[in-house]
Amino acid sequence: METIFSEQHRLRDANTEFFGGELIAPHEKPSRAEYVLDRVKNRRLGKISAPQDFGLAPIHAIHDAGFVRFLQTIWEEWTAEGFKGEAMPTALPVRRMAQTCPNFVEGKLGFYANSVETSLTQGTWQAAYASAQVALTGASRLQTGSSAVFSLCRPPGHHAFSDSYGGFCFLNNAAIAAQSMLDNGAKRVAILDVDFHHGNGTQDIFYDRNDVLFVSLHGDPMETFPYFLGHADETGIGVGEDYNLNIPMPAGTPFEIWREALQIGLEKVRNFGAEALIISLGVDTFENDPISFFKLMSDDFLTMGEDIAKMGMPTQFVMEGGYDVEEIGVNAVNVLEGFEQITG
Ligand code: Q9C
Ligand code: ZN
Repeated sequence: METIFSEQHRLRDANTEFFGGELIAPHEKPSRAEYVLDRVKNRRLGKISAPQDFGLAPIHAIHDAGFVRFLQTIWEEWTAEGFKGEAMPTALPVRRMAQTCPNFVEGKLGFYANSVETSLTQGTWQAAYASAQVALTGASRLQTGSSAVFSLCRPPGHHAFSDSYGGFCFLNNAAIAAQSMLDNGAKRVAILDVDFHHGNGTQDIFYDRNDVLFVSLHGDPMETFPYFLGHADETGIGVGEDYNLNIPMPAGTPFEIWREALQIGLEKVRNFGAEALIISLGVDTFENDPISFFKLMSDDFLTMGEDIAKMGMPTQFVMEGGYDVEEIGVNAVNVLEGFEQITG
């Protein structure tokens, strides 16, 4: 399987993540992608290619123009104010507050944030842009005859909404890839999100649509991030009704149980009849992940890949989370190797 990878991911290298009332070294750091790339090389998974540049148009097909502009300019605006730290909001528009974007930079941050652990820094936009291009290049590969591709995206994307960032995500790579497939002739695309966290951004982007099915297996949002979306009764709206499936699971869920949820999700995908399957591939379901509570073991990721391969669909794997950095390469590439054990 071919891997698409951009060195530009290193430009996302924040000093801080807001965690437990402290500013700590970020969980989402450059070494994550390096460990995955090393494992791809060591296992001889296949060739590694730089992304093509598809420009801003396919990003604007998913994201609000004001939001994109904000990501492009925020660091300059923030430093121009003389602030010493990385850019983060202090006030957020919640219940009964006006949904108007303020003029001052700190207000803009609150307007465009959906969570506040993720600081904005120099280079974040450039890395997020490159990550989206990695996803777009993978999508293009599927539409020019590849049966499987690995988009080694970093930073991740599934917590980015059309008009907000958060959860270490800025641009929704999987959503951008899905939309580009539709805009290049596909009629239906399915996104299966196996990251530990609910793919709140992806769900919201496609919630009122029936051309993209979204299925997510994740920690129960009553107990974990992103808290405010991902419940089982969220099934879609309007023509999108029944095109969204959430399977939240409790703390301690082992692979045996998780795999039953996977079968339900895959059955939903099968009945949908999509031309392509995008996997939002987070491996933070791993037992030793520092911020998650499922109990998958490294070998389970092989089985996961096998189960996905049995769908027999053109498949794009898009990298999302996974924070046990030492094992992220083994776990992510195990999914891909399991997949190839079935497809050859
Ligand atoms: N106490 C992804 O996996 N903070 N994002 C969790 C834990 C945010 C995860 C706080 C986690 C975001 C792409
Ligand atoms: Zn995650």
